[in-house]
Amino acid sequence: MAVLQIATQPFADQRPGTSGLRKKVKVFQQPHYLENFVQSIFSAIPDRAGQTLVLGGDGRFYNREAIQTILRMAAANGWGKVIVGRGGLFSTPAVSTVIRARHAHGGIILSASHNAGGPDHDFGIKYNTANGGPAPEKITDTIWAASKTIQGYQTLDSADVDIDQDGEFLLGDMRVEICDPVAEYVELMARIFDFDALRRLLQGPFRMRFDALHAITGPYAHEIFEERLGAPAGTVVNGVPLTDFGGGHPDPNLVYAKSLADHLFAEDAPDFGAASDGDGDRNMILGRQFFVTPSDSLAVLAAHATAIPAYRQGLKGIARSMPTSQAADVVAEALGIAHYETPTGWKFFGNLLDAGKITFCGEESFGTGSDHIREKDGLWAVLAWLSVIADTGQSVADIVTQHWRHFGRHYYTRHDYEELPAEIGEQIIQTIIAQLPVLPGQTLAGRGIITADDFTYTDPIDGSTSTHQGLRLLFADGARLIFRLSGTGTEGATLRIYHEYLEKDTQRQQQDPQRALRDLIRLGRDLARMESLTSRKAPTVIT
Ligand code: G16
Repeated sequence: MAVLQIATQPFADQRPGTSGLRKKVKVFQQPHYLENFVQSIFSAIPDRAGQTLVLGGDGRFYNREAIQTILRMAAANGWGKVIVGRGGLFSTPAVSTVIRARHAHGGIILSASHNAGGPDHDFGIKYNTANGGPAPEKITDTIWAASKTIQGYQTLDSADVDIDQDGEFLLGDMRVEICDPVAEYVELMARIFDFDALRRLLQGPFRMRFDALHAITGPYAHEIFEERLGAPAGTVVNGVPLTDFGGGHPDPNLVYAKSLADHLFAEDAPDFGAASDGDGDRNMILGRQFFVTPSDSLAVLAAHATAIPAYRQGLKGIARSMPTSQAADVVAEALGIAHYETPTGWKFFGNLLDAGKITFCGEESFGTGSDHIREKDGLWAVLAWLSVIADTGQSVADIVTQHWRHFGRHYYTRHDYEELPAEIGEQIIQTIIAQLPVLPGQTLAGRGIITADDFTYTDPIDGSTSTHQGLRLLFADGARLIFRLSGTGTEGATLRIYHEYLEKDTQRQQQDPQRALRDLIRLGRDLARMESLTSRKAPTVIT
């Protein structure tokens, strides 16, 4: 089969965001657009010859076409082997699992995560390195640089291959293995958790619902909960991956997973509910009439980690992203272990995990995970919660309220203003930056401000520095108000405002967070001049 050299020209908008390149499907469908970015990835991996690549996606619209394009280009670019999930499917945690288990050189994941799918919605592509984690900034910067100067790409003159049957074949000189996307991941879960204890829980009176939102976790959840753990058929709902996620938004939060939330807040609600996102790395945890914030989820799991066989020896340390509440720090201090604060983006946990500094990490954006892989892992978080429930014999609500009584409650809420005009988003950030120098020393929202800055992170392992990672107001009582622009949207700008304070008084731990945080919420809107710069009276999404 002949290798074709195709001439092309750079696209100016191929800068990877928080997690790879995300664009409208129609942008990816332009001639050469996908190919340019894939060639830019390959150019950033000069030692790829003869190496193994893992390839799969969340099944969204354009997934299958992209798989064929990438296979041809991988063969023409000297890769030795590509492992593809059957049907072109792999969850993000499964790709991380397979990269590590098979000692692959890297992986390509096709997903726009929690963004909607279909011909008029989003597609995405991200590269993971040999540790199984998202490429660090030095690699994504190299990819971006290559995309700005690209003149041509290499592909193979070959027909589409069959990606729906397990087996191995040659494409040019490259081996292609089509494998079960579920099996290796499920085996890893069975090694981490006590499946016998979970089987006893799920076969008893305990009732749960897992909503896969018609995204990638359906087949994984069926296998784990219904086949291996014996939960009744129907425990997993919306379990068939669809190219448009059934028209929904595969984002596990109270707004986009509303039907699950309604089910868990109904009269005859089950004991436990959970959902995951498009590519399976996020999770939302619900108890009966109870929502667990992702920040609390990380803290509670850390406090109960020794209930899970793989973590019986205790945790080495815990990391959280900067906007995530400080609840996990309090647990780490109580356990006498280190805690770290990184910028938003799972890639920043990679060095800490590889160096053995941390065992658990998590983000307010519905991401929780451990050192078992190098991605956040939605189903891992669900199994971890089920393990804590099995161990304590308590309800989700009792586990969390008891945690608050012991460690204090970090009231927390994030307000998102989605799809603002890009220039307005930037104007809001500049408006706040202009106020930073005069804020320390002032008393606002009834609290003294001690620090107001633009967060810079220095990686403790490799010393690399990441600037402009979010604007922070730190108050004397430990409260925080944080502003940043999302790095994952595809339409205009999304402003995120994060609010937090610690309530140690057990008599005051049962308030509605929107009420408990109302002064900080008002201050955030005022500092951002929301009324005058936008016509928005309220956030698009509150989590
Ligand atoms: C990605 C990253 C996460 C990050 C999240 C939100 O998640 O992997 O680390 O917290 O985006 O980022 P932003 O606030 O910039 O939109 P996912 O699930 O979209 O891959």
